[in-house]
Amino acid sequence: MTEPKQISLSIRNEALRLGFSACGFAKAGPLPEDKQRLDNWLQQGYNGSMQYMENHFEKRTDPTKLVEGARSVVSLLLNYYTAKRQEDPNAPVLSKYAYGTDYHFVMKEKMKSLLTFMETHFGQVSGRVFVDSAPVLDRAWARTAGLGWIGKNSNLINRELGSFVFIGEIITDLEMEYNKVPENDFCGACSLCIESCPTDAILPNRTIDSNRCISYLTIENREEIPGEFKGKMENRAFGCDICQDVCPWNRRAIQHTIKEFEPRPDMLEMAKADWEELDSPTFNVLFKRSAVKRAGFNGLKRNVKFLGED
Ligand code: B12
Ligand code: SF4
Ligand code: SF4
Repeated sequence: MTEPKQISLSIRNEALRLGFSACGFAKAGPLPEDKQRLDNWLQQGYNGSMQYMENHFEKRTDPTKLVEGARSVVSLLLNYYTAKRQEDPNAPVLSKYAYGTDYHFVMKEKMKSLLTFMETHFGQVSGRVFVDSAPVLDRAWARTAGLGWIGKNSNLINRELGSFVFIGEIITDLEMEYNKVPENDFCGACSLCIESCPTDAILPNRTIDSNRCISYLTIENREEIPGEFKGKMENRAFGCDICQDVCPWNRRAIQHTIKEFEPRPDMLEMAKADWEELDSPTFNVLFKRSAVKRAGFNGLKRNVKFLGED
């Protein structure tokens, strides 16, 4: 039988070989403090119309209720930072995370390879892979696994990588050596993200009111964008990176090396007028397998139109 310490070491090495940027381990079980925070967030209605966030509350706050026999959570980070930018300074801005292939596909494929590695090397292993879409508290697990702290903008920040990282997990019945102490909080007296948020969506206690967050308004929200946000969107057409762009911990962010995340050059070249005239066939070519599909053609058109009325 391989020792838990050796298992963790091998999994981390393989994760890095597969292209993940960081890998940490936590004992699967309830997260009472996070449960309380999620409950407060939902009670206040900060989930807006994202009703799916109210589903599976018990499973979301305890992975042993989600995956039978779960003993460990392997938390994985994937850097998506790029210095590339859209060329026209007046073009509606797309968030960096949506430049290339949808991260759900990219993360899942890598995590499945890691799970296969675990099955091959450690015998009878059962496990499931998760990224974003399932009832799992991705940030809370990454923090518990020692991969970073929760910044005032509510993003998980890793000291080496910054916060432009996706988070995924493998929840498994394999025993491992776990992270013991969560990372310190390195926000200190800084409050740049709070001051820079154009819609005042960042509340005290590292909480986001989705109803006010441009990311929510342009992606998850299915209604018209409320008029009170006219002139406040800072030209964001899909998602928003402002509270991360200003964060000092992202100043040394390094270029990702994932070819699937590379932006299409023709998308970066699009001028303001091209966005305004975008038709459905061109949308389908430009955003095939892209996270932008979440808003859909009509959602993106709505957002661009709203910006044009600013
Ligand atoms: C719903 C959701 C949103 C909503 C609400 C965001 C929010 N802050 O809650 C909206 C649509 C606004 C959104 C926006 C974005 N999102 Co989003 N989103 C999610 C989703 C599906 C659930 C998050 C959730 O549970 N929210 C409820 C609150 C209560 O939970 P939480 O923010 O995760 O916070 C938990 C912990 O961080 C902890 N915590 C909170 N405060 C404190 C304070 C202290 C002191 C401590 C110790 C802990 C702690 O407790 C909370 C409960 O466990 C996750 C995927 C997932 N399954 O987790 C992605 C996820 C959080 N999003 C992600 C991303 C990339 C974004 C955007 C950057 C996209 C963009 N560019 O537009 C923005 C960032 C906006 C922001 N500042 O948060 C990444 C974050 C990666 C990271 N480094 O943190 C995730 C993890 C997806 C992924 N798998 O990579 N998102
Ligand atoms: S993503 Fe944009 S709107 Fe949302 S909290 Fe950050 S700065 Fe504010
Ligand atoms: S901008 Fe400052 S306060 Fe906000 S997350 Fe970064 S370090 Fe923390």
